[in-house]
Amino acid sequence: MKQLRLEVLLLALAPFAAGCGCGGPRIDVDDAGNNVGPTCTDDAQCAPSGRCVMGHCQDVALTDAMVLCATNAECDADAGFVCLPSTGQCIHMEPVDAGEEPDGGGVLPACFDGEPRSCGTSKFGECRLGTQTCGDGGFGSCSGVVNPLDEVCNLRDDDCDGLVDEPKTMPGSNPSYVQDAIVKVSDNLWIYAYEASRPDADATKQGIVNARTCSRAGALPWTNVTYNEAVSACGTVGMTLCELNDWLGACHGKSGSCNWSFTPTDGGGDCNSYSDDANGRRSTGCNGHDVTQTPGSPDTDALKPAGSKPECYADLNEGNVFDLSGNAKEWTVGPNSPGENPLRGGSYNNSPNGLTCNFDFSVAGPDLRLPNVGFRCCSHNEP
Ligand SMILES: [Ca+2]
Ligand SMILES: [Ca+2]
Ligand SMILES: [Ca+2]
Ligand SMILES: [Ca+2]
Repeated sequence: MKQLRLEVLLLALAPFAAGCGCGGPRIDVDDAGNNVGPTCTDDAQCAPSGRCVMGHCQDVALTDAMVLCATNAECDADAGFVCLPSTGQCIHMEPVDAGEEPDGGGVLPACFDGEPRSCGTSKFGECRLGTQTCGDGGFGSCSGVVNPLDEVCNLRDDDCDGLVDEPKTMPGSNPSYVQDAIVKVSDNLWIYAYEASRPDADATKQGIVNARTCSRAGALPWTNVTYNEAVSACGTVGMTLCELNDWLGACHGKSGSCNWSFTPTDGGGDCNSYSDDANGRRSTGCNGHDVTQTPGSPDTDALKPAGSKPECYADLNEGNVFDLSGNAKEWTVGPNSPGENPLRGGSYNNSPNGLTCNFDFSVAGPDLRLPNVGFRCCSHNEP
C-alpha cells in the first residue's frame, strides 16, 4: 500500500513551517497527516489574512512572487516535482510505505478535497488538457480534456505530436500518421479511392493549400488545376498522376467490363445499365448533368464532395474507387502527354454517355485550368 508524501519546495514559504522541525517548511499538518485549519473552497472564506490551501485555511498571504508554477512544466519533473495549482507551488511527490513516519511530518492522503489539477495527455495540436478535482480521497473525471485522435489529412495535428499531416515515413512521437484512402487494384497498382483534394478542403470549400494532396471522403475535390500541377501534387505523397490504362483498369471494375464506375445496390441494374435506368437513378447514380431541372430554372450542376454518391464507385476486389465517372473530369497520363493529356470520366455537367470509362473525346494541353477538371493519384508500389 503506497501513499503520497507531499513536500513543499519553496523554502521562503515560512508561514507554512508550523509544526515542522525538519529540512524544509511543510504545509501545516497534524500527526495523523490531516491538514489543519477551517475547511474552505476558496480564498474568500479565509479572509482577511488567510489563503485556502488544499481545502483548509492557512494563515498566510501568498504574494505573486511566491507563486512558482501554474503547470507541471514549470517544475523540475526529473527530480519528482509537480505543480500544485491551488497554491502555485512545486511539490515533491514520492511514494512511501503506508504508516511510515516521514521526516518530522505526517503521511498525507493522495489529495485533498477540492484540490484541482490538470489532466490529459497533451496540449499540442488539436489536444487540450482538462481539469479534475479531488473528492473522497481521489481525483474525479477529467473535464474538458481533448485527447489524441488518429492523424488524418486535414491540415491539423490530430494526434498531437507537433507534426501536421505527417506521412508514414515520419510518424513522429505518436505513431499515427496520415493513411489516405487508397485501393489496391492489382499486385502492382494502387489508386486513390477518391478524387484528390487539398488538405484544407472540406464539404463546402476546396481549400488553398498545395502542400500535399489527400484522398478523403467528404472533401470537395481539387479542381482548377493544370496537368503539371496535378503531376506535382501527386509527387507530394510519393505517388504519380494516374496513367490512362491504370485509370481505365480501375474504372472497369473487377469484372473488367463495366461501362461506368457505378455499382447499383438495389438490384435494379449493373454497371452497364446506367443509362437504361438513369431517370429513376439519377439522384443516386454518378454526379453528371442533371436533366430533370425545369426549363428556365437555375443550373443545379455542381461539384460535390468526394464520395457523395453512394453507388458511384468501381467495385474492386480490395475496395471501392469513387467518382471515376462524373463529378470532376480527371487528368491522366496518356501516350502523348504532356502535350495532349486525356481527361477521363466526365464531370458534373456531362450527360451519362460522357461519364463512361471509355469516353475519350477530351484531351487537353498542360495549361488548361477548369473548375470541372481534377485528378487522382496512383502508384505502382504499395504506398
Ligand atoms: Ca491531420
Ligand atoms: Ca500529428
Ligand atoms: Ca504522428
Ligand atoms: Ca471523376
